[in-house]
Amino acid sequence: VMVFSDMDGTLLDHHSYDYSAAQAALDRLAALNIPLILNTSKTRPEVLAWQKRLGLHTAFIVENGAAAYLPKTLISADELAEYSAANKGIAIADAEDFWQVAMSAPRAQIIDACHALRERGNYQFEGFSDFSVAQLCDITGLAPIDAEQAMAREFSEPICWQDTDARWQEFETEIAKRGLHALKGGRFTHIMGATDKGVAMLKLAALLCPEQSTITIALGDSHNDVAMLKAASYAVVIRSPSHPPPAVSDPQGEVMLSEEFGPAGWSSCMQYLLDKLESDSNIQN
Ligand code: 2M8
Ligand code: MG
Ligand code: MG
Repeated sequence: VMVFSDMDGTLLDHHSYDYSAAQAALDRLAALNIPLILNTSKTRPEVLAWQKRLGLHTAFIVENGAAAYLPKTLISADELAEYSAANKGIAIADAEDFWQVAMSAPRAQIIDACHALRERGNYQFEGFSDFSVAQLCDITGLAPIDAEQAMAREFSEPICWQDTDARWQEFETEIAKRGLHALKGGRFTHIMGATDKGVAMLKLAALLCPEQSTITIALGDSHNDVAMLKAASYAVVIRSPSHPPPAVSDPQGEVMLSEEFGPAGWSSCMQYLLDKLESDSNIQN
């Protein structure tokens, strides 16, 4: 069993970024040795800071599926080299205690494309590359040090669209011609390469458990989580105080919707699924 979880609005409260309501379920996962893989819009420095707070030592996925980071203790350079040779569009790099497995174009390329389009078409939007740290703190409620980490992006550009819906359709068509697409998070629209949280989840599961078919549990609250929710054995849609739950059509597995918002919903659904997996003898206590 592997758990893949979104952070903002899912494991973390949408407004306060607090996760204490999920603590009991987090402890149970740890006691069962079930890896919790954070699969988030957040950047590498943000996730590293959260891994510390949460006491996690697992692999993780950043920027909506743009890259996975695998602890070097988990997989050898040779195994990874073999994997990347067999899988096109994947680049392996050394990132201190981790291997970086990149599945996306670099951010500079994405920003260049967005800004060239903005100049040409006079589209009204602002993105992280236009914001100051103070502005991002205002929009997100993050502390300055956390906002700085959120701005240290490697593979994507979150924007606030300020133009009409019709102009958005136009913009989306233009970025698609450049191999890019957009995913909506809780607050921002993330412009990124040809990947998503679902693609990254499946690649990471295949890398870490190549032989057996793993049971995957995925939890998320927004549009950018749908691909991951669709691909999981058990999908948990977490209710949000700020937007309606996203639709998960044609799921591979079972889908449930939490009663409560954010971490409280995360906790109840996780306890329910662990009870179920235990009684089906998929996990042993
Ligand atoms: C952004 O991500 C959230 C996720 O749903 C959003 O789009 O609202 C990212 O910039 C992330 O790096 C940051 O931590 C988060 C803060 O709310 O916002
Ligand atoms: Mg979210
Ligand atoms: Mg997210």
